[in-house]
Amino acid sequence: MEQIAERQEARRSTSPSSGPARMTGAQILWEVLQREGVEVVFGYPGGAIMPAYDALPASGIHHVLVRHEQGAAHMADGYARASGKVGVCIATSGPGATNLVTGIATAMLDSIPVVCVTGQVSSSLLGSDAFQEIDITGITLPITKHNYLVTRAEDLAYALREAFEVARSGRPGPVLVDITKDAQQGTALFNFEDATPPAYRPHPMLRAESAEMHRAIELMRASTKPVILAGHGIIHSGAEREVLAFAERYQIPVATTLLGLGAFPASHPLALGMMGMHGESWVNHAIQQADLLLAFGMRFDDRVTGNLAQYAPNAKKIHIEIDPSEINKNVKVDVALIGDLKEVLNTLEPLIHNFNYKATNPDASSSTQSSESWPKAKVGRDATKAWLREIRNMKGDAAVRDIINLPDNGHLYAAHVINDIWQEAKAAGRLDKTIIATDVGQHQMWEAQYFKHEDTRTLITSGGLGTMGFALPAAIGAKIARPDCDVWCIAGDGGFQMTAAELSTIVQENIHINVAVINNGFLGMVRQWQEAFYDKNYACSPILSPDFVKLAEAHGIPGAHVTERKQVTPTVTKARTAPTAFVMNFSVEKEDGVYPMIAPGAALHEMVRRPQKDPLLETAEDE
Ligand SMILES: Cc1cc2nc3c(=O)[nH]c(=O)nc-3n(C[C@H](O)[C@H](O)[C@H](O)COP(=O)(O)OP(=O)(O)OC[C@H]3O[C@@H](n4cnc5c(N)ncnc54)[C@H](O)[C@@H]3O)c2cc1C
Ligand SMILES: Cc1ncc(C[n+]2csc(CCOP(=O)(O)OP(=O)(O)O)c2C)c(N)n1
Ligand SMILES: [Mg+2]
Repeated sequence: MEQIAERQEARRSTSPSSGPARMTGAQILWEVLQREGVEVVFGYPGGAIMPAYDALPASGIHHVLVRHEQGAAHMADGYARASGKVGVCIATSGPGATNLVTGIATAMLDSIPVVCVTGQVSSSLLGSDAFQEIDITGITLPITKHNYLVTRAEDLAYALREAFEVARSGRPGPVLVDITKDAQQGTALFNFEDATPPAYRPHPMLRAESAEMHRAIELMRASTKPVILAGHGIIHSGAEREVLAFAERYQIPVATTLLGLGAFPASHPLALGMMGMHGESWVNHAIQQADLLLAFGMRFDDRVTGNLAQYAPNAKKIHIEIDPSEINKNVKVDVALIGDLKEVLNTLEPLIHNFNYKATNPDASSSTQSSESWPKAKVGRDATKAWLREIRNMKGDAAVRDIINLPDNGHLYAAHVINDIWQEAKAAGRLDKTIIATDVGQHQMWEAQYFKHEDTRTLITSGGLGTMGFALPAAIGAKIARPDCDVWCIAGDGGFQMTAAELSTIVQENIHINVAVINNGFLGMVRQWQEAFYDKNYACSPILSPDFVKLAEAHGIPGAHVTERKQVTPTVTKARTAPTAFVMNFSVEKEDGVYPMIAPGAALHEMVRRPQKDPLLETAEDE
């Protein structure tokens, strides 16, 4: 990446500094991208995008040639999740564009800022079913935050600049820019500044003296059993420090969504762990017993709430959320504070401070509220102490999750593998520099349970769409965004086979990531549901795989098979310290299950626990 920065610097010094210059649409494309700070794009060429590719080498932007356009979209997504910047992918018209669709939808459902550039047939051919013509703006309308069809070179700069602004502002999301071939080939006068879009403000500024703020503080003051629901919005907002300070100041325990993992340090005494369908039992019980939920940048997904009618029945709810359409969508809330989480907390904090001051000094006068409206009791009183104790009792001895202490019973569980990868990162002092990209399925849930994420942007996983095949390309994007980090791809034997072709991209780009395939011979999550709800009818869930180590070797990547628990630690160490990528095939217990589990339609507290006969313990409080 240093080389890319140097190339860009050299280019910057020779490129027109200001004033309009006549350029082709293709040149304008790369010029805008470069000035938007893009260093790398992920893509695959073809007829309708060839003018753009022709102009690419002169731009100084690095292009990663993928093996399938789905991989390009996931790499751009992984890049964005790991860096916080906008990821960019590029493809040709027709099949190139449609191959992006799953990746775009994945980014949409998790609010990831990605700009997708596609080539389109020439404007004179639009609507004629020309070769490789497909209405990609029509197809992606419901899965993009916004999209554009650009048919003239002179419209390109503005469309692209606005695409970046829309992708990264407010609630982030993917934006697609479809550019006809003649728009790439035609010329226009280009001036970057003239193409500046108006600043995008998705919501009015929240006022400090608003009734909502006042009501939120009243609810906090009245609460003795509060829980913060920490979501992905914390990471989008960059509000990790504010949330930590808030939780500590008012002594409020923090439950985390799958996509919020890492936003709050797992080892913090107030950290409860993951909530929801496969969350920890004490977390779900705490939510069900809470008298106040403070939802910070999370959208009450059905995987999080269980049966809505029975969700947190005793709790008042405060929702801090940037997207007004999320308010009262799934869970009816008592107070909605619309805005960027960091801004809202920074506005709320001095008000609470003032309230607390007034509560301690009833005679003090207020600058913003009449003295009658001030509460008599403080927020964050000693009352939460009893609540924290109660939760600690529900939790029992959490150390049993540290399964490394359990005797080896001859079985290799996925949990062992995940635990050892975590231990390896911890022992190397690199937890803050270890990024895990997971695929979708049982291994994804075990990762969430057994890898304790201490730092933000260290877990990259497809939560909303649940896209199998995501892990390997997302890990590649993450490693390119954060070359200083150890990046692990943890995938199931099913999902890995969906995008394994990107192993070749790893080699061509000389990327060092560690690939752990959790091989249970099954589409494990489907098998678990068949076991629980379909009378063990394992229809089409056993899956055959190639020898993954030989597959890696065919690409020139070393690898290892692991069948016994004692081999896990040395193999994981070998992979982390290897000079190249490394692929591990972990042959794990075939019919293991993820527990706890909430059955569809069940309430959050009605968790199915790990069966007693299993040699693996679930939690200390198993009866
Ligand atoms: C097999 C499987 C099992 C799963 N099981 C679980 C489970 O047990 N538990 C679980 O938690 N999840 C689970 N999930 C994931 C789940 O489907 C959702 O993806 C996840 O719960 C969403 O988390 P979130 O609401 O924090 O993030 P998102 O869906 O990304 O929502 C983030 C919210 O934050 C808002 N926001 C964005 N930026 C800001 C900002 N600057 N300020 C304020 N708000 C902002 C957004 O508008 C949005 O409403 C599972 C997924 C799979 C595939
Ligand atoms: C593209 C796609 N197709 C189908 C599914 C449905 N699905 C969810 S989990 C799963 C099984 C995953 O199997 P594997 O990759 O082996 O992981 P495991 O559950 O065994 O850990 C399937 C088929 C999906 N999420 N994504
Ligand atoms: Mg599997």
